[in-house]
Amino acid sequence: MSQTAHTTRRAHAARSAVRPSDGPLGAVRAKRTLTPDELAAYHADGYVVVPGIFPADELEAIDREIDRLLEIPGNDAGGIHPTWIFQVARRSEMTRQFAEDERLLALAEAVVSPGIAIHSTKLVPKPPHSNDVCHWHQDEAFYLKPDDPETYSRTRMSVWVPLQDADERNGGLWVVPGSHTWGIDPYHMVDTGQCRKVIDREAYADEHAIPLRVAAGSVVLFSAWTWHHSKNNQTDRVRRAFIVSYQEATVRKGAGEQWKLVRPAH
Ligand SMILES: O=C(O)CCC(=O)C(=O)O
Repeated sequence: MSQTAHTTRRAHAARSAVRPSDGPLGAVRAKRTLTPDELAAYHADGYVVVPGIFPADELEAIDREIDRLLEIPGNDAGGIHPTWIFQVARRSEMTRQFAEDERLLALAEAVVSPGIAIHSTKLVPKPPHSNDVCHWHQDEAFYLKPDDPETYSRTRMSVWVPLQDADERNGGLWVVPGSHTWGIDPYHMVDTGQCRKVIDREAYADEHAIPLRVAAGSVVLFSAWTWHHSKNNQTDRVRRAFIVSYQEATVRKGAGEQWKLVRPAH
């Protein structure tokens, strides 16, 4: 890798990553929108890490709720997605409230407009010592149906809320800064792992990727066009992420019955 690429990666890491050593949760703030710097970083890089949004006790309560939901037959997605929960916000009152939490909407509304609708929700786990890999992909390759203009969105994005500290040891998120500006890249299907619509330029992604070190309580916002993936979990503890994908309220289709208006377009 060139010196320039190294320098760029270091700069991105310094600007956006929140180290778990910053404190278990940082200073938990009330509902707030993105600062001008965070918004600029989101638009430049296609993602931003926002620290100190959720306190530990709330995350623990959601984590226990996920344990409870997984005991109910039919909630576990199974197949190639063991212990994933699709449509997680439709499974209980607590998970519904979390996907519509004012603290998440206040962050999302800085980039999603006009209005906000939920496209989809899911719980993505990395079990302890799992070799599960979520391949390099763009959510938009899954979300946009090219033959259906009603699925076209300008501002679609996700909030990625880790329920535990996440980094490269336990299957944290990796991203390629700036990739959200490159449109939908050619991709192919693979028959191993997860997130199987894999972008063709995997080697390029690996070379330009940075790991996000995200303390529990922080929230990652990333564009539906941003290249991202996650690797295996080498640790003894599960890593879970609660993911909500939002889009402007004028896009009236999402992933099946999950579409839900949460802020009207006015
Ligand atoms: O949380 C992860 O490991 C990544 C999940 C992901 O990218 C996805 O489900 O689209």
